Amino acid sequence: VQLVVRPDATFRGYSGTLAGGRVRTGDVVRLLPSGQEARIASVLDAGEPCEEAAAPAPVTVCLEEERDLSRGDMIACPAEPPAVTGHFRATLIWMAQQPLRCGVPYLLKHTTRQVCATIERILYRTDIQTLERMPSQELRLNDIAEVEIETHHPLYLDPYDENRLTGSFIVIDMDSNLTVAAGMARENLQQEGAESTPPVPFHRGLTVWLTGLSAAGKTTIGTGLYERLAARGYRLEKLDGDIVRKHLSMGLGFSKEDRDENIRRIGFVAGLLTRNNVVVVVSAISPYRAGRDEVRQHIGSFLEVYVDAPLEVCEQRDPKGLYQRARAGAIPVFTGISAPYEPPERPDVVCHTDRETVEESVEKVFRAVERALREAV
Ligand code: ADX
Repeated sequence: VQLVVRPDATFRGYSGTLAGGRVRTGDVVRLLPSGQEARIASVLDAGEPCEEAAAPAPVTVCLEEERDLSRGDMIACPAEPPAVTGHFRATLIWMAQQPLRCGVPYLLKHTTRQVCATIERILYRTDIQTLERMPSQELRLNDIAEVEIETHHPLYLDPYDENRLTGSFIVIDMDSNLTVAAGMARENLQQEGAESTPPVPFHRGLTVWLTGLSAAGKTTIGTGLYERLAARGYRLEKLDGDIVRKHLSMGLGFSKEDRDENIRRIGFVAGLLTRNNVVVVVSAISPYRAGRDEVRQHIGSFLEVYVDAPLEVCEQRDPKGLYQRARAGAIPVFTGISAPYEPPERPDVVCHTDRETVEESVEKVFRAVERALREAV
């Protein structure tokens, strides 16, 4: 069975031209894209009930259970399902005056579906006289070539040699709406289980350590950075001072000893993650230079980001009211007021959060992270 469905309200079933094999009452079929299986309750050949029908009959298939299939979905044989793929090799017959442009989106029409697709590259052109394979950078009218295609949505594709209907397609120019090529699918190039988007290449681990005064913007930049990296698919974790102090460092205060211990613990966890190829975003005041340097040495793959804002600006922001309480003497040891902050001497990145937007700061750190990861491989 290879049936591209068109829901049929009259028969409460799915109609289409059978593109291959046969359908029989009682057969189990696979439904694409869900991959679910279902049993056929009845078959109609040209509207007449029958026990079985063979390709290329115009059939209607009713399933035993109510299933949600829409136009362009497929009912397939479970033993020989088509490839569900967004990356495949195909033969193209170029039929347009204007040459093929690689990497530019075209419309690809396959069965009843139309998807956006790019021809990634020309593998070779076949000389029609000699059948010789020629390297080629472009295709012109009547050229025949082997190409690699990426579609923006997966297709249910059979090799053309096995199924002429589900293995063929046409390519349409988006601007002119003209058919520019006819294609025959040859080989699925997508690994099983792989997403149709390209996988993130292997990356090393890295600790991105944001240091600075309370209210300087460490958590804000850290969160923005995390999201930016997540969108790229990196393996990620974050360790934020405020959160760490509720779990890993519960019970520790703000004496120099306790802060050193807090930083040592954060550094220890960040080191484990980094060793396992995770990008770790740390936001902690970490006021002592020696403590930060020690952590840097221990971890190795390390980026120090100085989130710099003048004390007056932090005090003005005072989102948690801590500066006010510190000035009033309610917090006896507070960083910047009654406890030191030792700025980094050679930070890898400096964010001046009093005169940069959050986006600018995040972008700056993001670029430094990508550079560091490239260099680490
Ligand atoms: S660190 O100095 O040990 O690196 P960490 O970043 O974990 O500090 O925690 C700082 C957070 O604790 C601040 O954002 C603030 O909300 C809170 N906090 C409470 N008391 C103090 C204090 N005395 N000094 C600094 N931060 C404090």
